[in-house]
Amino acid sequence: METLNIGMVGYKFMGKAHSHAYRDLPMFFPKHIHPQMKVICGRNPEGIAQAAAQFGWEEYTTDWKELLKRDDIDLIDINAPSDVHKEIAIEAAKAGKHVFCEKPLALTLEDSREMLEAVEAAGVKHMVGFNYRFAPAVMLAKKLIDEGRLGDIYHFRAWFLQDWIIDPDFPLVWRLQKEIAGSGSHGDLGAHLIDMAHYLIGDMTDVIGMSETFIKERPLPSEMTGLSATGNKNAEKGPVTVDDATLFLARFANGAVGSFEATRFATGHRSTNSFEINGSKGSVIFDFERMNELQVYFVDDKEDVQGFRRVVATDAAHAYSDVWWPAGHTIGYEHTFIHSAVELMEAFREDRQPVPNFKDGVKCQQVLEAVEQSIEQSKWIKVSDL
Ligand code: SOE
Repeated sequence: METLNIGMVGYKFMGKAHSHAYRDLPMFFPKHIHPQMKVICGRNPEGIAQAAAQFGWEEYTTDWKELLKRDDIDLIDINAPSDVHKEIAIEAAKAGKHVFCEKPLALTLEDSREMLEAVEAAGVKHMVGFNYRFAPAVMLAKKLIDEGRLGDIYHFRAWFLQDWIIDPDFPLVWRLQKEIAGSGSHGDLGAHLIDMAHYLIGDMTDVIGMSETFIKERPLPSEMTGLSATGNKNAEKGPVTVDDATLFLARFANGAVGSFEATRFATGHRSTNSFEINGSKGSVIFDFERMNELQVYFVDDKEDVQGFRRVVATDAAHAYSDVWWPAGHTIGYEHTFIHSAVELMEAFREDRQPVPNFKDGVKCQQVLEAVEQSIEQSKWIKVSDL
C-alpha cells in the first residue's frame, strides 16, 4: 500500500481533528493512499509529548524546522495559529514538501498570495482546510445546483453563529488578537461561509459590510488556550483588536445576491453554521448542527404536498455513503476532516491539485479583505479591485 508521510504542526483543536482523520482513513478507505503519522510538532514539550502518544504519532518535536530537514516527511500539515501559517507554508514549499494548511490561509491577502506563489513555484501540492464542503448534505446541495435542479440561483444567505465569548470576563485568547488571528468572527467563521458561497454559487463581484466589537477589553490570559479557556477576571486587561461580529452583503457574478453573518455573540447558538439557497425551481437549507440533513423544496412538487422535505444524506445516492454506515446511520463533525484527507489522498493518486487549495484560500482572503475595506470606507467594494 502506498503511503504519504505526514509532519504536522499544531496539536490543539485542529491538530486533533486532522490527526483523527489520518488515523481513521486507512480503516474506512483502505484502497486510498495511507497517511503515515510520522512526526507532530508543538511548542510545549509536555503538551506535544502527550498529544503524540494520545493521537498516535510515531515521533514529536518542538521545532517545526526539523520537519523540513527530514527526507522521510512528504507533507506538512499546518494547524498552528494563523500568524505562523505563512512562514511555515513558504519554508515547507521551499523544502519541497507538500502543504495542507488550516483556514484562514493567512493574516492578509498579500500574505496568502505569497503563499500561493511559493507552492506554485515549488510545484508541490497544496490544500486549505475548508472542511464543511465535505459534509455529504452540502455536497448534495452542490449536486442539485450543478444539475440545474434549483434553477437560476437568486439568493444565498448564510450565518455562522457562536456564543463562546459572551462572558465579558472570557480571557483575551489568541483568536481575539489581530496580530495572531488576522480578524475575529470574520476570518474565523465568515471565512467558512465565504468558501461555502464560492463552492456552491461561484465568485462574488461586490461586497459591503459592517462589524462591531462589543467587548473592547478583556482579562489577559495566563496561557493562549482555546474556546474553553477560563480566565481570572481580576487579571490586567488588554484591548480586543478583532471584530466580535461581521455582517456583509454581496453580489455574485451569476446575478445572485448574498447575505452573510458571522458572530460570536449569538447567545444560545453554540455553533450554528447554516445557509439557505433559493432558486427559480427550488430551495435548500442546511444547518451544520443537523449536518446529515438537507431541507429541500421543489417548485414542481404537486400543490397539495408543497413544502420543505427533510432529506437525510446517508443513502446510496449520497457522497461517501458506501464507506460509512447503513442508510440513516449518521456521521459527524470529524467526518468532514476525514473526507478532506480523502480528497488530499485522491489528489496524490490522480496527480492533480486537491480542492479546495491555496487558490481557494486566496479567493476567500480577497473577499475577507474587500469586506474590511468596505467597512473602513463605508461603501461597496469591487472584489476584483483587490
Ligand atoms: C472557533 O470559532 C471554530 O473552531 C473555528 O475556528 C472553526 O474553523 C469552526 O469550524 C468552528 O469554530
